Amino acid sequence: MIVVHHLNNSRSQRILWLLEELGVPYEIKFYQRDATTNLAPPELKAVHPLGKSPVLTDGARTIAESGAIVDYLIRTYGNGRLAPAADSPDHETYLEWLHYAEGSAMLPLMLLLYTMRLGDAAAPLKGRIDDEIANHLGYVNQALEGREYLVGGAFSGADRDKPGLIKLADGGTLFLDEIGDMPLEAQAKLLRVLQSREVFPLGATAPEQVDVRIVCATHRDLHQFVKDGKFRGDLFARVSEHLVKLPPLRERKEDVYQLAKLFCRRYGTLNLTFSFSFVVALLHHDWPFNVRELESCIKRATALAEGDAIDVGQLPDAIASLMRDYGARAAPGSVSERERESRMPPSLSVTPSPAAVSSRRPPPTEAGLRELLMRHRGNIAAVGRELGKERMQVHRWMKRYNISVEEYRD
Ligand SMILES: N[C@@H](CCC(=O)N[C@@H](CS)C(=O)NCC(=O)O)C(=O)O
Repeated sequence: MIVVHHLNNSRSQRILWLLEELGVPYEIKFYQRDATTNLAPPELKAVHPLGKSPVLTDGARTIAESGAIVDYLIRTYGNGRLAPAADSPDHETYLEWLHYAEGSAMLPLMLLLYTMRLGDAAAPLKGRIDDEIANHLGYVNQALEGREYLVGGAFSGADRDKPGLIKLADGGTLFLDEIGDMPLEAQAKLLRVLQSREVFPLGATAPEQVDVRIVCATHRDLHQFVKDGKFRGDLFARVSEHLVKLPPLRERKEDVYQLAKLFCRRYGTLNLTFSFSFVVALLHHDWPFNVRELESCIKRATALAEGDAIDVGQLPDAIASLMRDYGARAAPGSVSERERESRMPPSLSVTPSPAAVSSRRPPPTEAGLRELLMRHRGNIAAVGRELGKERMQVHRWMKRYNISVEEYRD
Protein backbone atom coordinates (compact mmCIF):
# COMPACT_ATOMS: atom_id res chain seq x y z
CA MET A 1 0.00 0.00 0.00
CA ILE A 2 1.18 3.51 -0.81
CA VAL A 3 1.62 5.71 2.28
CA VAL A 4 1.99 9.49 1.98
CA HIS A 5 3.84 10.99 4.94
CA HIS A 6 1.94 14.24 4.96
CA LEU A 7 2.88 17.40 6.86
CA ASN A 8 0.16 19.98 7.32
CA ASN A 9 0.38 22.94 4.95
CA SER A 10 3.20 21.54 2.83
CA ARG A 11 4.23 20.28 -0.58
CA SER A 12 2.77 16.86 0.22
CA GLN A 13 -0.63 18.32 -0.82
CA ARG A 14 0.72 18.05 -4.34
CA ILE A 15 1.24 14.31 -3.92
CA LEU A 16 -2.23 13.81 -2.45
CA TRP A 17 -3.69 15.69 -5.40
CA LEU A 18 -1.75 13.50 -7.85
CA LEU A 19 -2.86 10.26 -6.20
CA GLU A 20 -6.47 11.42 -6.36
CA GLU A 21 -6.01 12.33 -10.01
CA LEU A 22 -4.52 8.90 -10.74
CA GLY A 23 -7.22 7.13 -8.73
CA VAL A 24 -4.64 5.02 -6.88
CA PRO A 25 -5.50 3.79 -3.35
CA TYR A 26 -3.27 5.19 -0.63
CA GLU A 27 -3.05 5.91 3.08
CA ILE A 28 -2.09 9.19 4.74
CA LYS A 29 0.13 9.36 7.79
CA PHE A 30 -0.35 12.80 9.33
CA TYR A 31 2.42 14.91 10.89
CA GLN A 32 1.92 18.32 12.53
CA ARG A 33 4.36 21.21 12.31
CA ASP A 34 5.69 22.48 15.64
CA ALA A 35 3.46 25.37 16.76
CA THR A 36 6.44 27.59 17.56
CA THR A 37 9.14 26.72 15.02
CA ASN A 38 6.83 25.58 12.21
CA LEU A 39 9.29 22.72 11.60
CA ALA A 40 8.33 19.12 10.93
CA PRO A 41 8.21 16.81 13.99
CA PRO A 42 11.24 14.54 14.58
CA GLU A 43 9.14 11.42 13.84
CA LEU A 44 9.52 12.17 10.12
CA LYS A 45 13.24 11.42 10.45
CA ALA A 46 12.37 7.83 11.21
CA VAL A 47 10.89 7.58 7.71
CA HIS A 48 13.64 9.47 5.86
CA PRO A 49 16.83 10.96 7.37
CA LEU A 50 16.07 14.47 6.08
CA GLY A 51 12.89 14.62 8.13
CA LYS A 52 11.05 16.59 5.42
CA SER A 53 7.69 16.07 3.79
CA PRO A 54 6.60 14.66 1.39
CA VAL A 55 7.98 11.17 1.72
CA LEU A 56 6.23 8.29 0.00
CA THR A 57 6.53 4.65 0.94
CA ASP A 58 5.31 2.04 -1.50
CA GLY A 59 5.98 -1.45 -0.15
CA ALA A 60 9.73 -1.62 0.44
CA ARG A 61 10.41 1.62 -1.47
CA THR A 62 10.92 4.95 0.29
CA ILE A 63 11.06 8.03 -1.93
CA ALA A 64 11.68 11.64 -0.87
CA GLU A 65 11.65 14.86 -2.95
CA SER A 66 8.31 15.84 -4.43
CA GLY A 67 9.59 15.93 -8.05
CA ALA A 68 10.95 12.38 -7.77
CA ILE A 69 7.71 11.20 -6.16
CA VAL A 70 5.58 12.74 -8.95
CA ASP A 71 7.83 11.11 -11.55
CA TYR A 72 7.70 7.71 -9.80
CA LEU A 73 3.91 7.71 -9.37
CA ILE A 74 3.22 8.71 -12.96
CA ARG A 75 5.71 6.18 -14.36
CA THR A 76 4.43 3.37 -12.14
CA TYR A 77 0.71 4.04 -11.99
CA GLY A 78 0.00 6.54 -14.79
CA ASN A 79 -0.66 4.08 -17.63
CA GLY A 80 0.58 6.72 -20.06
CA ARG A 81 -1.40 9.51 -18.43
CA LEU A 82 -0.10 12.87 -17.12
CA ALA A 83 3.34 12.76 -18.83
CA PRO A 84 4.52 12.87 -22.43
CA ALA A 85 5.88 9.53 -23.72
CA ALA A 86 9.54 8.96 -22.82
CA ASP A 87 10.58 9.08 -26.50
CA SER A 88 8.60 12.23 -27.35
CA PRO A 89 10.38 15.60 -27.77
CA ASP A 90 8.19 17.03 -24.99
CA HIS A 91 9.60 14.60 -22.42
CA GLU A 92 12.74 16.69 -21.73
CA THR A 93 10.60 19.81 -21.34
CA TYR A 94 8.44 17.91 -18.86
CA LEU A 95 11.50 16.81 -16.86
CA GLU A 96 12.88 20.35 -16.99
CA TRP A 97 9.74 21.79 -15.36
CA LEU A 98 9.63 19.02 -12.75
CA HIS A 99 13.22 19.76 -11.69
CA TYR A 100 12.86 23.52 -12.10
CA ALA A 101 10.02 23.71 -9.53
CA GLU A 102 12.24 22.41 -6.72
CA GLY A 103 15.55 23.65 -8.16
CA SER A 104 16.16 27.13 -9.59
CA ALA A 105 12.65 28.42 -8.87
CA MET A 106 12.64 27.40 -5.22
CA LEU A 107 15.83 29.11 -4.08
CA PRO A 108 14.69 32.75 -4.31
CA LEU A 109 11.27 31.83 -2.90
CA MET A 110 12.87 30.18 0.12
CA LEU A 111 15.22 33.14 0.54
CA LEU A 112 12.21 35.46 0.53
CA LEU A 113 10.46 33.30 3.11
CA TYR A 114 13.49 33.25 5.42
CA THR A 115 14.40 36.92 5.08
CA MET A 116 10.84 38.28 5.33
CA ARG A 117 10.97 38.28 9.11
CA LEU A 118 14.32 40.02 9.34
CA GLY A 119 12.88 43.43 8.50
CA ASP A 120 15.59 46.01 7.77
CA ALA A 121 18.35 43.49 8.45
CA ALA A 122 17.46 41.79 5.14
CA ALA A 123 17.87 45.03 3.15
CA PRO A 124 21.23 44.09 1.53
CA LEU A 125 19.70 40.91 0.07
CA LYS A 126 16.32 42.29 -0.84
CA GLY A 127 17.08 43.77 -4.27
CA ARG A 128 18.76 40.61 -5.45
CA ILE A 129 15.95 38.36 -4.17
CA ASP A 130 13.26 40.56 -5.74
CA ASP A 131 15.09 40.55 -9.09
CA GLU A 132 15.40 36.78 -9.02
CA ILE A 133 11.74 36.31 -8.18
CA ALA A 134 10.67 38.73 -10.91
CA ASN A 135 12.92 36.85 -13.35
CA HIS A 136 11.41 33.47 -12.46
CA LEU A 137 7.80 34.64 -12.38
CA GLY A 138 8.37 36.36 -15.72
CA TYR A 139 9.73 33.10 -17.15
CA VAL A 140 6.73 31.05 -15.95
CA ASN A 141 4.27 33.70 -17.13
CA GLN A 142 5.90 33.76 -20.54
CA ALA A 143 5.87 29.96 -20.78
CA LEU A 144 2.14 29.99 -20.06
CA GLU A 145 1.28 32.88 -22.35
CA GLY A 146 -1.66 31.96 -24.52
CA ARG A 147 -1.71 28.37 -23.24
CA GLU A 148 -3.15 26.49 -20.35
CA TYR A 149 -0.47 23.91 -19.60
CA LEU A 150 3.30 23.92 -19.26
CA VAL A 151 4.10 20.98 -21.55
CA GLY A 152 2.58 20.31 -24.99
CA GLY A 153 -1.16 20.90 -25.04
CA ALA A 154 -2.11 18.67 -22.13
CA PHE A 155 -2.22 18.68 -18.39
CA SER A 156 0.79 16.84 -16.91
CA GLY A 157 2.57 16.14 -13.63
CA ALA A 158 4.57 19.33 -14.22
CA ASP A 159 1.45 21.48 -13.75
CA ARG A 160 0.54 21.95 -10.19
CA ASP A 161 -3.12 22.35 -9.52
CA LYS A 162 -2.84 24.35 -6.33
CA PRO A 163 -4.61 27.68 -6.22
CA GLY A 164 -3.07 30.56 -4.30
CA LEU A 165 -3.97 31.10 -0.65
CA ILE A 166 -6.47 33.85 -1.32
CA LYS A 167 -8.25 31.87 -4.02
CA LEU A 168 -8.25 28.87 -1.71
CA ALA A 169 -10.03 30.93 0.98
CA ASP A 170 -12.70 32.08 -1.51
CA GLY A 171 -16.06 32.11 0.26
CA GLY A 172 -14.37 31.72 3.65
CA THR A 173 -11.85 33.30 5.99
CA LEU A 174 -8.13 33.87 5.47
CA PHE A 175 -6.02 34.28 8.61
CA LEU A 176 -2.89 36.39 8.13
CA ASP A 177 -0.61 36.01 11.12
CA GLU A 178 1.99 38.66 12.02
CA ILE A 179 0.71 41.07 9.41
CA GLY A 180 2.91 43.78 10.96
CA ASP A 181 5.94 41.96 9.54
CA MET A 182 4.58 41.90 5.99
CA PRO A 183 6.97 43.64 3.55
CA LEU A 184 5.66 46.90 2.06
CA GLU A 185 5.41 45.46 -1.48
CA ALA A 186 3.29 42.56 -0.23
CA GLN A 187 1.13 45.07 1.68
CA ALA A 188 0.51 46.92 -1.60
CA LYS A 189 -0.56 43.66 -3.26
CA LEU A 190 -2.86 42.71 -0.39
CA LEU A 191 -4.45 46.16 -0.46
CA ARG A 192 -5.10 45.78 -4.19
CA VAL A 193 -6.85 42.44 -3.57
CA LEU A 194 -8.93 43.89 -0.73
CA GLN A 195 -9.99 46.85 -2.85
CA SER A 196 -10.64 45.13 -6.15
CA ARG A 197 -11.77 41.78 -4.68
CA GLU A 198 -9.85 40.12 -7.48
CA VAL A 199 -6.73 37.99 -7.82
CA PHE A 200 -4.55 37.44 -10.87
CA PRO A 201 -3.31 33.82 -10.70
CA LEU A 202 0.11 33.10 -12.17
CA GLY A 203 -0.24 32.35 -15.88
CA ALA A 204 -3.87 33.52 -16.03
CA THR A 205 -4.96 35.96 -18.70
CA ALA A 206 -7.79 37.52 -16.70
CA PRO A 207 -8.38 38.34 -13.01
CA GLU A 208 -10.65 36.13 -10.93
CA GLN A 209 -13.20 37.36 -8.39
CA VAL A 210 -12.75 36.38 -4.74
CA ASP A 211 -14.95 36.84 -1.69
CA VAL A 212 -12.78 36.45 1.41
CA ARG A 213 -13.05 37.60 5.01
CA ILE A 214 -9.59 38.59 6.25
CA VAL A 215 -8.57 38.13 9.90
CA CYS A 216 -5.12 39.43 10.82
CA ALA A 217 -2.97 39.28 13.94
CA THR A 218 0.18 41.08 14.98
CA HIS A 219 2.24 41.72 18.09
CA ARG A 220 3.44 45.04 16.65
CA ASP A 221 2.06 48.47 17.45
CA LEU A 222 0.55 49.15 14.03
CA HIS A 223 -0.32 52.79 14.88
CA GLN A 224 3.36 53.40 15.51
CA PHE A 225 4.36 51.38 12.44
CA VAL A 226 2.09 53.58 10.29
CA LYS A 227 3.72 56.71 11.76
CA ASP A 228 7.19 55.24 11.08
CA GLY A 229 6.27 54.39 7.49
CA LYS A 230 6.64 50.65 8.13
CA PHE A 231 2.98 49.83 7.59
CA ARG A 232 0.65 51.33 4.98
CA GLY A 233 -1.99 53.58 6.55
CA ASP A 234 -4.53 52.71 3.82
CA LEU A 235 -4.07 48.98 4.46
CA PHE A 236 -4.32 49.53 8.22
CA ALA A 237 -7.62 51.38 7.68
CA ARG A 238 -8.89 48.43 5.61
CA VAL A 239 -7.89 45.63 7.98
CA SER A 240 -8.79 47.36 11.26
CA GLU A 241 -12.56 47.51 10.77
CA HIS A 242 -13.00 45.56 13.99
CA LEU A 243 -10.11 45.54 16.46
CA VAL A 244 -9.64 43.12 19.33
CA LYS A 245 -6.73 43.89 21.66
CA LEU A 246 -5.40 40.84 23.47
CA PRO A 247 -3.25 41.91 26.45
CA PRO A 248 0.10 40.15 26.97
CA LEU A 249 -0.07 37.02 29.11
CA ARG A 250 1.63 38.74 32.08
CA GLU A 251 -1.37 41.09 32.29
CA ARG A 252 -3.91 38.26 32.42
CA LYS A 253 -2.25 35.69 34.62
CA GLU A 254 -5.64 34.26 35.46
CA ASP A 255 -5.47 32.62 32.00
CA VAL A 256 -2.11 30.91 32.64
CA TYR A 257 -3.49 27.90 34.49
CA GLN A 258 -6.33 27.26 32.02
CA LEU A 259 -3.97 27.54 29.06
CA ALA A 260 -1.40 25.31 30.77
CA LYS A 261 -4.09 22.67 31.34
CA LEU A 262 -5.18 22.93 27.72
CA PHE A 263 -1.62 22.40 26.42
CA CYS A 264 -1.07 19.61 28.91
CA ARG A 265 -4.12 17.79 27.51
CA ARG A 266 -2.95 18.50 23.96
CA TYR A 267 0.61 17.21 24.37
CA GLY A 268 0.45 14.87 27.34
CA THR A 269 -1.95 12.29 28.71
CA LEU A 270 -5.17 12.88 30.64
CA ASN A 271 -3.58 11.57 33.86
CA LEU A 272 -0.95 14.29 34.10
CA THR A 273 -1.29 16.79 36.94
CA PHE A 274 0.77 19.83 37.93
CA SER A 275 2.44 20.09 41.32
CA PHE A 276 1.62 23.17 43.38
CA SER A 277 5.17 24.54 42.99
CA PHE A 278 5.05 24.07 39.24
CA VAL A 279 1.92 26.22 39.01
CA VAL A 280 3.45 28.84 41.32
CA ALA A 281 6.48 28.99 39.02
CA LEU A 282 4.24 29.46 35.97
CA LEU A 283 2.51 32.34 37.74
CA HIS A 284 5.73 34.07 38.69
CA HIS A 285 7.14 34.08 35.19
CA ASP A 286 6.38 37.10 33.01
CA TRP A 287 6.07 35.19 29.71
CA PRO A 288 7.77 37.73 27.45
CA PHE A 289 6.93 35.50 24.45
CA ASN A 290 3.35 35.05 25.58
CA VAL A 291 1.17 32.02 24.83
CA ARG A 292 3.69 30.44 22.43
CA GLU A 293 6.29 30.41 25.21
CA LEU A 294 3.83 28.86 27.67
CA GLU A 295 2.87 26.26 25.06
CA SER A 296 6.54 25.28 24.51
CA CYS A 297 7.11 25.15 28.26
CA ILE A 298 4.18 22.78 28.83
CA LYS A 299 4.98 20.69 25.78
CA ARG A 300 8.52 20.21 27.08
CA ALA A 301 7.27 19.41 30.59
CA THR A 302 4.87 16.73 29.31
CA ALA A 303 7.74 15.12 27.40
CA LEU A 304 10.03 15.13 30.45
CA ALA A 305 7.41 14.12 33.02
CA GLU A 306 8.24 11.02 35.01
CA GLY A 307 5.03 9.36 36.13
CA ASP A 308 1.82 11.33 36.32
CA ALA A 309 3.01 14.54 38.01
CA ILE A 310 4.65 17.52 36.34
CA ASP A 311 6.96 19.23 38.81
CA VAL A 312 9.51 22.04 38.97
CA GLY A 313 12.20 19.67 37.67
CA GLN A 314 10.47 19.90 34.31
CA LEU A 315 10.61 23.70 34.13
CA PRO A 316 12.85 25.33 31.52
CA ASP A 317 16.13 26.58 33.05
CA ALA A 318 15.17 30.28 32.77
CA ILE A 319 12.03 29.84 34.88
CA ALA A 320 13.66 27.37 37.29
CA SER A 321 16.50 29.78 38.09
CA LEU A 322 14.01 32.61 38.56
CA MET A 323 12.24 30.48 41.14
CA ARG A 324 15.54 29.61 42.84
CA ASP A 325 16.36 33.32 43.17
CA TYR A 326 12.89 33.97 44.47
CA GLY A 327 13.25 31.20 47.08
CA ALA A 328 16.67 32.49 48.12
CA ARG A 329 15.45 36.10 48.51
CA ALA A 330 12.64 35.13 50.86
CA ALA A 331 13.93 34.85 54.46
CA PRO A 332 12.96 31.56 56.12
CA GLY A 333 9.46 31.80 57.43
CA SER A 334 8.80 35.23 55.86
CA VAL A 335 6.62 33.84 53.11
CA SER A 336 5.11 30.54 53.99
CA GLU A 337 3.75 28.27 51.33
CA ARG A 338 0.31 28.83 52.82
CA GLU A 339 0.65 32.60 52.46
CA ARG A 340 1.86 32.21 48.90
CA GLU A 341 -1.04 29.92 48.11
CA SER A 342 -3.48 32.50 49.47
CA ARG A 343 -2.07 35.03 46.99
CA MET A 344 -3.14 32.91 44.07
CA PRO A 345 -6.38 33.80 42.36
CA PRO A 346 -9.13 31.48 43.62
CA SER A 347 -9.48 29.76 40.26
CA LEU A 348 -5.84 28.74 40.46
CA SER A 349 -5.67 27.06 43.82
CA VAL A 350 -4.39 23.58 43.27
CA THR A 351 -5.22 20.45 45.17
CA PRO A 352 -2.04 18.47 45.78
CA SER A 353 -2.04 15.10 44.04
CA PRO A 354 -2.51 12.02 46.27
CA ALA A 355 1.11 11.09 45.49
CA ALA A 356 2.29 14.45 46.84
CA VAL A 357 0.20 14.08 50.00
CA SER A 358 1.48 10.58 50.72
CA SER A 359 5.06 11.76 50.25
CA ARG A 360 4.77 14.29 53.10
CA ARG A 361 7.30 13.48 55.81
CA PRO A 362 8.89 15.51 58.60
CA PRO A 363 11.81 17.73 57.49
CA PRO A 364 15.27 16.20 57.86
CA THR A 365 17.43 17.14 60.84
CA GLU A 366 20.54 19.24 60.19
CA ALA A 367 22.74 16.18 60.61
CA GLY A 368 20.49 14.16 58.30
CA LEU A 369 20.58 16.83 55.64
CA ARG A 370 24.36 17.20 55.91
CA GLU A 371 24.77 13.45 55.58
CA LEU A 372 22.65 13.40 52.43
CA LEU A 373 24.52 16.36 50.92
CA MET A 374 27.79 14.61 51.56
CA ARG A 375 26.58 11.38 50.01
CA HIS A 376 25.33 13.19 46.88
CA ARG A 377 28.39 15.50 46.77
CA GLY A 378 26.30 18.66 46.89
CA ASN A 379 23.85 17.56 44.17
CA ILE A 380 20.69 19.23 45.47
CA ALA A 381 18.44 17.61 42.88
CA ALA A 382 19.62 14.16 43.97
CA VAL A 383 19.05 15.04 47.65
CA GLY A 384 15.57 16.30 46.74
CA ARG A 385 14.82 13.11 44.88
CA GLU A 386 15.85 10.99 47.83
CA LEU A 387 13.67 13.02 50.17
CA GLY A 388 10.78 13.12 47.69
CA LYS A 389 10.99 16.94 47.68
CA GLU A 390 11.75 19.63 45.16
CA ARG A 391 15.10 21.34 44.94
CA MET A 392 13.60 24.57 46.22
CA GLN A 393 12.53 22.88 49.44
CA VAL A 394 16.04 21.47 49.95
CA HIS A 395 17.43 24.99 49.45
CA ARG A 396 15.03 26.32 52.09
CA TRP A 397 16.16 23.73 54.65
CA MET A 398 19.81 24.47 53.87
CA LYS A 399 19.14 28.13 54.50
CA ARG A 400 17.42 27.32 57.75
CA TYR A 401 20.46 25.31 58.96
CA ASN A 402 22.88 27.79 57.42
CA ILE A 403 24.46 25.16 55.19
CA SER A 404 26.41 26.21 52.12
CA VAL A 405 26.36 23.78 49.22
CA GLU A 406 29.97 24.63 48.40
CA GLU A 407 31.08 22.70 51.49
CA TYR A 408 29.90 19.51 49.80
CA ARG A 409 30.96 20.02 46.21
CA ASP A 410 34.27 18.60 44.94
N1 LIG B 1 12.73 19.76 -2.13
C1 LIG B 1 11.96 19.03 -1.18
C2 LIG B 1 11.58 19.98 -0.08
C3 LIG B 1 10.98 19.30 1.13
C4 LIG B 1 10.61 20.31 2.22
O1 LIG B 1 11.36 21.23 2.54
N2 LIG B 1 9.42 20.15 2.79
C5 LIG B 1 8.93 21.08 3.78
C6 LIG B 1 7.43 21.21 3.66
S1 LIG B 1 6.91 21.96 2.20
C7 LIG B 1 9.19 20.57 5.18
O2 LIG B 1 9.21 19.38 5.42
N3 LIG B 1 9.32 21.51 6.11
C8 LIG B 1 9.44 21.27 7.51
C9 LIG B 1 10.85 21.31 8.00
O3 LIG B 1 11.73 21.78 7.28
O4 LIG B 1 11.07 20.88 9.14
C10 LIG B 1 10.74 18.44 -1.87
O5 LIG B 1 10.40 18.86 -2.96
O6 LIG B 1 10.15 17.48 -1.35
